[in-house]
Amino acid sequence: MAQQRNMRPESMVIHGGEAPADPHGALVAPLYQTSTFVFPNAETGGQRFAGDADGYIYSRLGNPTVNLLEQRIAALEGMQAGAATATGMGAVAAATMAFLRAGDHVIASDCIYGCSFALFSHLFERFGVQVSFVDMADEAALAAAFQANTRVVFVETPANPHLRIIDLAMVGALCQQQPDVRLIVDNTFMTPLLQQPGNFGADIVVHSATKYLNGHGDVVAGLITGTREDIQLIKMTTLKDMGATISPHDAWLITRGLKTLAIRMEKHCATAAIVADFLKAQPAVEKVYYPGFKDHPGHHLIGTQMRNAGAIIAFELRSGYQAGVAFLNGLEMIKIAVSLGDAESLIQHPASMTHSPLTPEAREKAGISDGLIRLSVGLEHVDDIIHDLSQSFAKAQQI
Ligand code: 7XF
Repeated sequence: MAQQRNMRPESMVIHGGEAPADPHGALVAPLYQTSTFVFPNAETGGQRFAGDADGYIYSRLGNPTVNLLEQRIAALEGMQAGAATATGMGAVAAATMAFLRAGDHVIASDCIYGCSFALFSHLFERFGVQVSFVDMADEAALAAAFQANTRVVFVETPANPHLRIIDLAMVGALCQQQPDVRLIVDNTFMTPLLQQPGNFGADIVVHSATKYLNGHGDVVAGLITGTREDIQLIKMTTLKDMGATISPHDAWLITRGLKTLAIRMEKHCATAAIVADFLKAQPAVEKVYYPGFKDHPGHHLIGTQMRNAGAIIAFELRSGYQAGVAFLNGLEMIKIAVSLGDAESLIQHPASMTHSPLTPEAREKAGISDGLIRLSVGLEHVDDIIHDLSQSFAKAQQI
């Protein structure tokens, strides 16, 4: 493992973590598609349950295929340990709820993925947890939001859907002044190859592995990384007892997808930079949100917090929602679909799709207009992506 810590991320996506020993010497770590594990005798079974003997028990509690993925993501994030979950929301819920009880307070960024917002604003309230949604670009507002009972600070950066960037070092420093607060960062849009929130004070990093980490649009899953103690706590409470653990087959697919993460991210990002320039030059486009632009408010953090601007672009059309509908419907190669980070370029309308769980007021506060469109730039040739966007702009103009 010490040797692995020195590996470059491009190698770690392939070799990170310890693959389970295989008697046949298979190159690819085997898929342990099993619900349960046979104990050599009754005493060992009891000892494993008591934590007095190593060894697997049951796949909700641990599985070698899952364990390899957990080690690999932990190595990539530079964290001590990892936990894999059935969905990204499973990761967000298990990671936050492990540290909360009735009477506690959460500070969340006011622009986060719709279902994270729904979990915090609707469900937490029912269990007596109070949540303040704060514009975390505003340091004074964040500093003022802390209460004696604040236990979790939750940040998504770049934010879904319009790439608002939050200064993690600033948030991390404020959290460190508070006793007993966990800073939890959703790193889905960047992946550990472009941003490692642990370097800026994040205690826990969560992912929707459905996106870039798997990268092939065929799995829904999540990942959590943190200290050994915190991950053990999550595994033994919110994961074990609420049960959003990943299937071994999905873990195996993500471990396969991860091997190409470095080259995929490079390509995604390079294509996105060209597509962002193209969109900016379109007369029909009012505004483009892309951190790679020098006038983006988070641009100065590229090179320190982030290694690249990423490959999600949001934009507003001058003529609003109706023009947006015509533009989306006119696309031929780019698919109208939620999710992101796949080989296919995907386009969607946040106000009616990913961020529909937010109230109109919450969307307005978060800066998500009805005319906003989000594009996940895929791995197709840039000429084909631009050709498709161009022909749809031309068609939409005629309406
Ligand atoms: O449970 P999921 O694997 O879908 O992950 C939830 C999730 C958590 N964090 C972020 C930053 C996310 O973007 C997501 C899922 N977002 C998809 C999207 O924005 O397209 C969900 C489609 S409704």
